[in-house]
Amino acid sequence: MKGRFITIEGAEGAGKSTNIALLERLLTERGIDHLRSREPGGTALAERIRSLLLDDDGLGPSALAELLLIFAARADHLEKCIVPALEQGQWVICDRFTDATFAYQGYGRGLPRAAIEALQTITQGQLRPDLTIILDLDPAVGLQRIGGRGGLDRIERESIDFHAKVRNGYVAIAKAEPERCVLIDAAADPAQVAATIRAALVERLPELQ
Ligand code: T5A
Repeated sequence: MKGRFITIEGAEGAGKSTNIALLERLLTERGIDHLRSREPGGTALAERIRSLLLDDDGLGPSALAELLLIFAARADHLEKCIVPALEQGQWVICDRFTDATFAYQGYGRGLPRAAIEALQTITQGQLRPDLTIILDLDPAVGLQRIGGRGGLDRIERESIDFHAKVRNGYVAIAKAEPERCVLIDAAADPAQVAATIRAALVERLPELQ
């Protein structure tokens, strides 16, 4: 692929949207053509699947159906959006990707890792992000940060124990893949978090130096 693929991950309310905006500014400053997207979502179909996954309408899917819907959305997103952009040399910045599936459906829901790995291979082949920023935050703090903006979605309403498992999952992913993942303390003040992310990006991606 000609473009770079950067993902940003972390607990609910950890600051992904806030810091993606910063990342976009950095790429714009460097004159790098880029596309911002998100998961679940990123195409018309995947956004509809996102609603099925997140609407708290009492029709929530079983854990396995949730996993399969996430990969169905991802397959559409990859084929119609991410892969064509990367092939054309655009950078893609994605708010969550498959690490979220390992963290939420694997560590959180307890679905077998082997099943997620198999779906990852079917859906992505060898495609993996070049760099993943993982924002680490106590889930109680993250949920408090987003609590003020109105109703929580179906997954945000999960128990604090579920969100703690997700957080531990992200920390385990960062430890297992230090060459791809950077774990950032998202409890620091926003300027400090932004500066740490910027330093990590510049250090790891030579095009940004
Ligand atoms: N999901 C997703 C799965 O289960 N499996 C999967 O495979 C995938 C891809 C998607 C949901 O889907 C699940 C996970 C999620 O439950 P989402 O759209 O990613 O949801 O939504 P959230 O993770 O909930 O994202 P949010 O938009 O709620 O949170 P952000 O983007 O992390 O946080 P942000 O930047 O909006 O900030 C939240 C608030 O905190 C403040 C901000 O100003 C804002 O008010 N803030 C800070 N406050 C203090 N200190 C800081 N350092 C701050 N940084 C930001």
